[in-house]
Amino acid sequence: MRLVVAIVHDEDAAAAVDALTEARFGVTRLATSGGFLRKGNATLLVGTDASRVAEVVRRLTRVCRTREELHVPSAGEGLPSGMLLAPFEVQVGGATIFVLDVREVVRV
Ligand code: 2BA
Repeated sequence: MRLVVAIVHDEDAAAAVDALTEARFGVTRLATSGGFLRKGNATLLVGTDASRVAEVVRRLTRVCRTREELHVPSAGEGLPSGMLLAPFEVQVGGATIFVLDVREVVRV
């Protein structure tokens, strides 16, 4: 058994949940936010057999696209004082995916 933890863009989250549930994966969607951009994203938890992890990744790859985001740094971000806080483009990945071993699943 594996737990796939996938961090996806907010705008791709609904399509990602649909792409997984239509193939009968169990999915939990959490509202999260990235530490760098400090904007909302979504974290999907998918418990599945090890043999189906590749299918989860394939389905996420299909619906989660890479995009450029404009990041406007704020004064609280730890930059040296006096440094110009100029906006810059950041590439946000289609999905950041972690695959964890699951020792036990208990449903009560
Ligand atoms: P954020 O932390 O808001 O990061 C958004 C994007 O900003 C990242 O895209 C990356 O391109 C860039 N970025 C992040 N930290 C940076 C830094 N210190 N300097 C310059 N650029 C930086 P992704 O790598 O596609 O990550 C998208 C989201 O996935 C992240 O949002 C975060 O919520 C999550 N994530 C990424 N790597 C992670 C990790 N190792 N552990 C936990 N969550 C992670």
